[in-house]
Amino acid sequence: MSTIFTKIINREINASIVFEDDEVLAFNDVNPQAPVHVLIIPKKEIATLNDLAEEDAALVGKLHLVAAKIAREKGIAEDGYRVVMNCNDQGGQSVYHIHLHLMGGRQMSWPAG
Ligand code: D5M
Repeated sequence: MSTIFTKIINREINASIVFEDDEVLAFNDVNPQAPVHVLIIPKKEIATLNDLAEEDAALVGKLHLVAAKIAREKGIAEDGYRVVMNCNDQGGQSVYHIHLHLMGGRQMSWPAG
């Protein structure tokens, strides 16, 4: 089932886009939890981490490569940052189209809440 992120991919609603290619889109989180908070998503609709197939392995790897590239561009690579993907209700997932959160620009705490 499509989510609001498909509407962003299709430019049906606005987002602050920071990276795009044929497979991946990245945009600023509308409710940032850190000075840098970017969501990196595949254009392919995959609801949760549980729904990944073997054929998606390279695509998920690419999400991480894009995250690292954006971190470098935003100047947070050296100090450090966090990438996280929430899965289902107890994992804190609210949009059912997989997305990697890239957060940085402040000290992260651990364990995550
Ligand atoms: O994270 C879902 C994230 O998606 C959450 O941090 C807010 C963000 N979000 C929701 N709608 C939008 C729009 N329209 N633009 C940008 N960011 C958005 P989760 O891990 O599923 O809880």
